[in-house]
Amino acid sequence: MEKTFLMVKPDGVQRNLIGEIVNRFERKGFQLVGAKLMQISNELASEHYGEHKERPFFGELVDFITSGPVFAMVWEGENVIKTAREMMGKTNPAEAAPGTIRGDFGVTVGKNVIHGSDSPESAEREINLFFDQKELVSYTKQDQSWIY
Ligand code: DAT
Ligand code: MG
Repeated sequence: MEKTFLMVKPDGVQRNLIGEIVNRFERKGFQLVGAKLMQISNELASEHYGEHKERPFFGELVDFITSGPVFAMVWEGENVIKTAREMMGKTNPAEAAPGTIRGDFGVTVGKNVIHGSDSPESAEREINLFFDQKELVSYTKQDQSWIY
């Protein structure tokens, strides 16, 4: 089954949105297979956001993502990578539709509450960057036969 990496950013943790965000993906029908509250180092932040290192906002981005704890998660489900991105909404909360996480809880692009992998390649890279294989749990949930 497809997996993606999702992370409640420091603003989402500080604003008590962990439960709200987990709840949305649970209610959708996706399955949580790994999660941890953690403090990101500068090194991990630079690697995670490596694709943006030449962008003018890179320093700000690394400072922000290391400014407090994040809630890192791995979720599983059919088309979870693309669907989770749709549930998150556009990068800039000002353009994100109401009903999406960023549309409902964010105001500025710098503090947009949640990260989610944008492709199968980035999902694999990011899951391996944040989690050891042994931190991921494989299990069958009883509701799955009512979803699939
Ligand atoms: P996404 O998080 O939707 O995948 P991205 O990968 O393009 O977006 O950018 C990563 C993060 O960088 C994004 O969540 C917020 C920040 N960011 C993007 N564009 C920005 C900009 N123009 N100014 C400030 N921060 C920006
Ligand atoms: Mg991105």
